[in-house]
Amino acid sequence: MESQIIEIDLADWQVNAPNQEWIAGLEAGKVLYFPHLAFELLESELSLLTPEIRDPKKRNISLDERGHLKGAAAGVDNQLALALMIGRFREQAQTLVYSLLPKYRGQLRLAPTSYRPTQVETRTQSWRADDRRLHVDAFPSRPNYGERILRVFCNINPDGVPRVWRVGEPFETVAAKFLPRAKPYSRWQASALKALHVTKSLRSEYDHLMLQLHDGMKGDLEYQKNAGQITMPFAAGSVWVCFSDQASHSVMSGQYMLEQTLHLAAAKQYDPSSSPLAILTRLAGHPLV
Ligand code: AKG
Repeated sequence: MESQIIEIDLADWQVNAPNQEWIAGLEAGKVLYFPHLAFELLESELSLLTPEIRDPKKRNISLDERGHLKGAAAGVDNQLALALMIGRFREQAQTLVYSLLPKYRGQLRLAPTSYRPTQVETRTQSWRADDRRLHVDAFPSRPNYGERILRVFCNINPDGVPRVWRVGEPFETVAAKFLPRAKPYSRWQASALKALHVTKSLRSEYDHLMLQLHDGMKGDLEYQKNAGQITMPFAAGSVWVCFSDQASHSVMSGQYMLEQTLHLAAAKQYDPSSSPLAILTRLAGHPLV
């Protein structure tokens, strides 16, 4: 299998010369890995690196678009420090993305920024929510009609512990395997899910198929074991970027990560024909949104 990782030896969040090979690789579903791009923690922020800082009822700590912090169990001082740390990462993640991908400027919609202080190995989840299984991202309650999910991840582990992912095979290979097994789309069922507020808007055929891929992959233990994949330790003090709706991935171990999600209309990509929407539409043979 061709490598799904492109290693980029830069140590600055501002990329000076955008590189076509990196852009094409990212849009083909590869992971851009910056092993020497570190997020500098302030001395005073080291105390924020503890799992107890998260509200145990919440999965992550997040800073929303309006600057509101959610999911923290900390007192006022720590809440402020968390918001500043996560906000600084948000700025740097945007600097990286806009300098790496200048065509996306003005086209990206910022989603909340998350801080994940929990040790991956200790999380208990249902199979469907278990990100230790290879998957492409698709969300049951939030249909996105093919809008892209671009993510910047940063391992801030203070003890040098890597965040270990598995990275799977290209999207088209995944789709060719799981589309034939997908349940057919039902417009009637999509309307019912919306009426019951299970989904925030009408689930499109695209969203249905992406969920079928997500669930198909996670539910197939044989596939989890035997699919083309590599184990990828993302070092402490490193950053990686991918379209997580396209790159097959899972997280096996690690602790303390910052993550920024940005959304992009597939039509605004350098090459819209490489998007999951274009690939699934081609494979299905009819419009999906
Ligand atoms: C996801 O957010 O889709 C993941 O698979 C989790 C990645 C991680 O926590 O490292």
